Amino acid sequence: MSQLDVTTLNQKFAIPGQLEFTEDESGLIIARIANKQAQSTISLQGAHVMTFEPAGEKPVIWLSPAAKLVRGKSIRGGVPICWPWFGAHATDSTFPGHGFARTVPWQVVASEALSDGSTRITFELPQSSIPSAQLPHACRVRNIVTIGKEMIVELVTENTGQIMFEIGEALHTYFAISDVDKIRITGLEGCAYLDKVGDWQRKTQADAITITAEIDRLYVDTDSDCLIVDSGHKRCIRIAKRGSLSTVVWNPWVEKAAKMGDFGSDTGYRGMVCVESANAAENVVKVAAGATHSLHVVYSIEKI
Ligand code: TA6
Repeated sequence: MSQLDVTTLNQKFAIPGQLEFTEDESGLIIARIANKQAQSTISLQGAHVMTFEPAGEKPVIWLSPAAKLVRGKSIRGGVPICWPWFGAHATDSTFPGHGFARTVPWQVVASEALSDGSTRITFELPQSSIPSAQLPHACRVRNIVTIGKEMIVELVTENTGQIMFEIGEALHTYFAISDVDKIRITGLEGCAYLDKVGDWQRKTQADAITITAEIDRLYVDTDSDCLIVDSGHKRCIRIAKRGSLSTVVWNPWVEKAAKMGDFGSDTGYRGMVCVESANAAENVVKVAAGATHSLHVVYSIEKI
């Protein structure tokens, strides 16, 4: 399945007044959604939601001001898809961190104007984009994005082969916040987590999470909603997930953000936090032959 060009994509999948495709100066193709309820941009590379802004609301998703669209490189911000593993590969350090899905071309296979006024677009990872050395299994992978008052992202993995395979995954979502010292994250109280900043020690979350330094925690065995309570923006962002038993909370803080070099200004890290709906560590997913696994997340805003 070769990559469709922007003209063909618009002929096949554009929705007048809601969805069109454009080519960025990097040569990468962007899906641009603008309906009565929200606006969003999605790179076909990685089926990577870059922006989501409900009508009359501040942006919900953070995209680094220094984010660049470069073929084969991940984009800093948005909703990167970590698949078919999360973090470093279990056995081969030459394989890309967080898997290959976010840096390879995906295809558009469907678009739909829904009756509630939202717009749905379905991306599929073509077999030609899957490096067989990194995933020697037959599968069909789709990312289904619905843009309306809420954003719904559903990552669907179908095992079309004859043997079970295991995947790690995450919707590595970056959220736009007023300031890191004006938020707290609820929903993970009492949960066990692996603390990457603390040499992966296993700990338990007592209360709501507040952030005053680098934080990089993989919470396990939790299917709870999370809320980012933002007193600065007088809103909560609700992250309501299904098919996910891990949640990652990450903010690089000043030194790591500076080292990464693509957070924009040296205070760029203050305007974002990642709350990632995942399946990682002991929560990796076994997909039986012929079975389908879905990681489904609804992102919504609540005023406070
Ligand atoms: O999800 C948190 C994390 O694993 C951090 O440890 C950091 O590596 C972050 O992802 C960003 O990774 P990236 O490969 O996108 O720079």
